[in-house]
Amino acid sequence: SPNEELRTDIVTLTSHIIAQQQLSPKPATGDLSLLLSAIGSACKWISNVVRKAELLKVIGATGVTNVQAETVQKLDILSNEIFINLLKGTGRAAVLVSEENEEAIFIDTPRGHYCVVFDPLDGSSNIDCGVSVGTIFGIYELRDRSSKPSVKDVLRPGTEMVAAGYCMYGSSTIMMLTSGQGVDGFTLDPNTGEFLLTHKQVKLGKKKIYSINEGNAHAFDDAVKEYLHSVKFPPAVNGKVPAYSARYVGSMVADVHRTLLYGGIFMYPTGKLRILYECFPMSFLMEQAGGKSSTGRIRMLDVVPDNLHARAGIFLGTTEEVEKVEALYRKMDAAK
Ligand code: P6P
Repeated sequence: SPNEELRTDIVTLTSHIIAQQQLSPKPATGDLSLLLSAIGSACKWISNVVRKAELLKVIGATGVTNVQAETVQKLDILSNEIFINLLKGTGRAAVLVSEENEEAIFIDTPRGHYCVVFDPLDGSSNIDCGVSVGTIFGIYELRDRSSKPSVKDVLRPGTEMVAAGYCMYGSSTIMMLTSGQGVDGFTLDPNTGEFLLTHKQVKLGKKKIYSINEGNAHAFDDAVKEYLHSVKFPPAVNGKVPAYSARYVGSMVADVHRTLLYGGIFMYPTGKLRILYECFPMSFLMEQAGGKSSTGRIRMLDVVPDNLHARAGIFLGTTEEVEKVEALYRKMDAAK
């Protein structure tokens, strides 16, 4: 409408990345900025493909009606190829580790100085029923630019990551990103193809929510069982019972995104989630947003994975809740 103020102070992902580069503690070459921009482009492509997924089965990738659904490549394979090709194209990556590839990918010419670990389409088993899915990524700098890159450049604690984030393909396409100076969120504007800054310096909300797959309760240890009991039957405080809500999507990006914005605790105690490209990036984001992330016994980011696809139990979210779980683990271990 004519009287609607046209915003001119919009911040795009690209302009934000460049602004963050100016803040970086050591003189920045712009390589990380280029890498993050390429990740943004890859997520736009993946968003495009994911949103057409159902239609692709009918109209096919070429727009020609096809009756066999098998011509539609599996979305996670396609997402993986998009991610690898766009990152290779920057000439700034030396090592790529993908949930879809058993071995690390080493890029020799041109060789960049960064290692990117990623799950190109996490939760893809949920796509057929329309549940939000996402891309998760984390970035390390090579430990030593003069020596030949190896898996030792990525089998490192999460504390050594220089950037991490995810892109969620939900009701809208939202990227949450940190490079150590807080968490900022960008929403994809489908009209311009730009990621626009919509969530500045995100801090965890304060809602009492617990998120876990109770179908695994038979395998939970006593600390988890005791924690769950305490949130289901919370003791009254000043005569009021602080009721918790249960929320579980079953897609990590969706469950973590809700936890980041609303607060609460997300738990996967039985070691299904992968350390490098699921637990570390989400833990980096949680800490930057004022939350916490733990294995139950130690800070998740202090873990050193012993192989590329190593898994860990994880508890992340509101500091108060995560610390309750850690106290219960200490009590359980002391009683042994
Ligand atoms: P479950 C999706 O398959 C995934 O890897 C994560 O995105 C999600 O948090 C978890 O597994 C869900 O596992 O056992 O509850 O279905």
